[in-house]
Amino acid sequence: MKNSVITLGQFIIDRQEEIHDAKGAFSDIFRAIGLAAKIVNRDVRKAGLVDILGEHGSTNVQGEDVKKLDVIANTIFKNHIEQTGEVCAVISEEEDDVYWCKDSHEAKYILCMDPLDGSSNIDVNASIGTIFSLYKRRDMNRDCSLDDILRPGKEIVAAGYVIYGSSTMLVYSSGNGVNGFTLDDSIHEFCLSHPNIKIPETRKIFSVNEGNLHDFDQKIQDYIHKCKQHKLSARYIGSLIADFHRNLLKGGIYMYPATEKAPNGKLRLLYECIPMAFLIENAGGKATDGKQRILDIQPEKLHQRTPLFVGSSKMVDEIGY
Ligand code: AHM
Ligand code: MG
Repeated sequence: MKNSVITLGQFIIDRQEEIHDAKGAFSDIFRAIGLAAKIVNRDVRKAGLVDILGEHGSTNVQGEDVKKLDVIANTIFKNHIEQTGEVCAVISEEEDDVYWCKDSHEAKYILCMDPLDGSSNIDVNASIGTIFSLYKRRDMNRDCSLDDILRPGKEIVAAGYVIYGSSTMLVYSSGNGVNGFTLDDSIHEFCLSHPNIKIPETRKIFSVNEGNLHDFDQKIQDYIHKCKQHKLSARYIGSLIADFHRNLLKGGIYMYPATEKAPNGKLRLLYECIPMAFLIENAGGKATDGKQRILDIQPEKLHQRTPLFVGSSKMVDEIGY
């Protein structure tokens, strides 16, 4: 029927049969993510009023401490996820260690997240985002441990991001295509707006912090030179979700290679690179660290970093392994 909308909640319920053993747990987790995203969205929209509400670290007019938005986003997502009772552990960019959820012995899932990536862009009103992925516990007969968490990305069951941009979108995949939902402010619902997203194979855009060019391997420098020879468009906001989202829809490559300052790259494997790699592969693209597929890397530490090359398959192939 024309003029009818499919909400994120309805979409997940319709699809969860496809996810082995997920049943209600999946819709509970996504309901929590969707709600937390709406709350963070409201706070992000208020961020420009910081002069009125008070600087971070200061006391506002009501006499309350003003917290940084990424700390607030972390608490909002963590609390809503914990309340579902379906997640036993949360790994977050904002937490040094694993956060073990209370009363979660029966919980089957593990959530990795960057609650507010690119938060240095808040002050200049550029798009920022939340990134997340879900692992399923290996064995319910023993307590959840690091062994259930430090696993290659090919074992995740779902991943997605929320982009707080000129509109707010939630994009996710549970391994069967990538779908995008735009927040309709008038009905406070994420509505299916970008079904079955496929990244174009063609070369259009390259995204990299060229200020670091002379730090990159010769192979990467040569590739960037080639992009320019072919007159590709250079686009780099410095906010992973914003750069990734644009390239996903238009075709292109995002690169964060190793540099002198960051010999293992800057981006974090578990909650930045793996979710993006899972999404791009489900959209027909590729993601590597320059040597191997991101989803094949065995993580050794929670906050491990890796170089990242992600985007249209032919472009990522040109970087080679
Ligand atoms: P953050 O997790 O501290 O926000 O850093 C990650 C961000 C990404 O969003 C972005 O792609 C990258 O850092 C930009 O880094 P640079 O400013 O070095 O180009
Ligand atoms: Mg980050």
